Formats: sequence, C-alpha cells, structure tokens
Amino acid sequence: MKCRKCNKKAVINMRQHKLALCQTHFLDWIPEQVQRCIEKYHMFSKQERLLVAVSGGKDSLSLWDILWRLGYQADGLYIGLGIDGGSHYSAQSQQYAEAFAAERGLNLNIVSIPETYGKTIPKIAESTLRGRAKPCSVCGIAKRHIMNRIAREGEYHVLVTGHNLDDEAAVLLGNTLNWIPGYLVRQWPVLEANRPGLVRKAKPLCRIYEREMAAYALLRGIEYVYDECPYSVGSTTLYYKEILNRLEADRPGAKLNFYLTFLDAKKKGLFSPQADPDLEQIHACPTCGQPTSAPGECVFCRMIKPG
Ligand code: Q46
Ligand code: ZN
Ligand code: ZN
Repeated sequence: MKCRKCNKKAVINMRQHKLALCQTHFLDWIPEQVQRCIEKYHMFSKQERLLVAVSGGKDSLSLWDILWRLGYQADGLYIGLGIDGGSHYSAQSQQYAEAFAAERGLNLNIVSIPETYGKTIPKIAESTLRGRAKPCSVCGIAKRHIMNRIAREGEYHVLVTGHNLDDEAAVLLGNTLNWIPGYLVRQWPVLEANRPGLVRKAKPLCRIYEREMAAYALLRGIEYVYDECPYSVGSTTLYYKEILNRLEADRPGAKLNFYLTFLDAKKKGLFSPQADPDLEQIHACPTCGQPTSAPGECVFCRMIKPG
C-alpha cells in the first residue's frame, strides 16, 4: 500500500476515506482535519484561551499536541480521581500528563479530588451510591463540575475534550436505542455557554476514528497510559463501540456516516416539524386526489399512465 500523496510506503489505510498515507503525510493530515472541524463548527479562535481536559490517555494528550502544533493557546487540566484498581491508574496517568506538559513547556493545572475534597472517587461513590453501582456516575458529575470551575476561575474561553468519533458514535447509539430526547438535542461538536456560569465546550476530535488517534499518538512518540480506568471494564459504552466496530468492518465508513448524518439531520431541524421538508409540500394529486409530495401528479399516477 502506497501513500496517496507521495507514493512512499503507507503506514495507515483509512478505508472510510479510501485514503492511505505515509507517516509524514498522516501526521500532517490529522491536524488539518482537526483545524477543519474547529472552523466548521465555530469552536474557537487562536485569540481565545483553551483548557484541554487531559486524562493521560492517547486521545486527550494527542489533542493537546495537535492544538499546540496548530498554534492555539492551550493549557491542560488533569483531575486526580484517586483510583488505584491495582494498576495505580490515577498515579500513572498523572505522570504521563505531567511528563507531556514538561517536555513541551506547557502549563498543566492539576486538581486532586482526594486532596481538595478529602475523598477519592470510589470513596464518594461508596457513601452516595452505597456500593450499589460503579462510581462512574459520581465520577462524571465530579469531573464536569471541576472542569467548569477551573475553566471559569482561570478565565478560559473554552473547555476542550478529547472525545473521538468512536466515543461520539457510541453515545449516539446509546441515546438512540433508548430515545433520550434531552441528550440527543444536546449532542453536538460544540456546546455554547448558554447558561450563566457555564463555559463553552468543544470536541475537536469528534470526526476522527479512535484507531487513527492511536496511530497518531504512536507515530508522534506520545507516551500515554495504556491501561483504561479499571471501572470502564464491561461498560455499555465499550459494548456499543464493539457493535459499531462490527458494522464498520463490513461497511467501512458506517460509523462516520452514522454520526455525520445525525449532525446533518439535526441541522435540518430533526426533532421539529420542519425536519421533514416533504411535509409542507403535500397536496392532493390532481388526477387521483390522493395526498402526494411530488410536484404535480403523484408518482403512482405518473407510473400507471398508459404509454
Ligand atoms: S467515569 Fe468511570 Fe471513567 Fe471515572 S470511574 Fe473510571 S470509567 S474514569 S471515563
Ligand atoms: Zn506521503
Ligand atoms: Zn454546586
């Protein structure tokens, strides 16, 4: 397989784009795609100050790297959850985030939940959920709260997260299987700060496959924590990702198409009566009197016409 741009040996083949690229061109292509996404959804400008939520994983660190390469003013935020799980998950991921920032001379804000609030995430979950469920709901609330607080206190214009296409498509699948209107209405690459005290949020990786982000991190030599959070094992999100990957294997581009056609349908007003442009044009067919949206005679009458 050869690079589409220079004919050198390709390091990645992206079947959904019918595009194979060499290392150099792939490492240029990713930031170009991210820049396009930032502009397309009016996420932020180079004059604005960004706060990137970094977990120490491949997506958030790569995103920070890309924004830095593109010349954005991006600081990082690492939230220590106090999760050990046998792999020292929190301690390890913090080390990767700190090393990344130090190597590039970037500014990393660190908030340790146990140090600031006196309890680790599993401990908070134990007392609020009484050990009934995984700590993820508690963790999500805490992370959202702290991200918004630090963004406000530091006077950042935008909070940026490393959600990739696989994340967004999995969330969309979950919200669709359960028809959760509130979430479906809100899911978008950028969320405006439309309530007092809320900071604008953006997801510049939302059109990039997880597999490509892993390749980017590897080829850029970014060191990140390989272990997932121990509580993510067996999560529904992972299950949905697996299903989408099976679809993708048979039909390259299925995942991207699922997400992008959703965004497109929303832009056209999905969830509102205007969503169906055909609806307004419905009239009685002059020949048979049945309702039709075809201009003039209905499709059936035209089809059945002699000759
Ligand atoms: S929510 Fe749950 Fe994650 Fe928090 S407890 Fe771990 S798996 S880190 S994205
Ligand atoms: Zn090339
Ligand atoms: Zn509060």
